[in-house]
Amino acid sequence: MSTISEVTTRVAGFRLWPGALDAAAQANLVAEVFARLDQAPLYRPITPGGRPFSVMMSNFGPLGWVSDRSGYRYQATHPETARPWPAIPQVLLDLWNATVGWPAPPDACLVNLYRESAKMGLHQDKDEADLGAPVLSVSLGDAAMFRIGAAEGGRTTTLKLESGDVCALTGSARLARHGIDRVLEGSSRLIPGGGRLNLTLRCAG
Ligand SMILES: O=C(O)CCC(=O)C(=O)O
Repeated sequence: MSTISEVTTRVAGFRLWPGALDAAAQANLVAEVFARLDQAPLYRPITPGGRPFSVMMSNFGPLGWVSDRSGYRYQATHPETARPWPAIPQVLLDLWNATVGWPAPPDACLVNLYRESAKMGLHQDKDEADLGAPVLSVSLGDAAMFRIGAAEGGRTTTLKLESGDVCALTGSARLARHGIDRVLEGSSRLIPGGGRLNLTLRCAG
């Protein structure tokens, strides 16, 4: 049977758990994330073409996703400090088990911080070694308009992701096109300094 999120988006394999994290869990997770960001500071990557991302990024876990003039890839160290990324918070590993239930744990957690007019264009996640493993995404702070469409092309659907929502690209949605059109600035006070935090868990290596 199809889930509501599969019906509304017409993307089979797209799963959404609205309000998966309650207010206390969100606040605890934000505190854990910001403590780790002291060790692995947010930075602004550039595209292979040299354009700065509007989103600030960091990573947790053995591998981190990076973008620079050489292209997109995963690497074990922060591009600016050359230090290993901090560990993925246990609560995210527990969430992975409770939602997608994939037998292997994720080895990469991309941290995206959207402030002011930051957004993310429509794209596919294709840099991982195992494209069969799901991608799990956690939204914290300001609400955002998330766009998603099937991998093959065609129409896309926009839905609002609120703080505490968790969604996943599984099965035939693994290569779905997706992005963030807009963040509803000031809709939450959860993130120190404002904005939206997205944590994306993947099996990269
Ligand atoms: O911020 C989001 O919800 C999406 C992030 C994303 O698509 C990505 O990091 O590839």
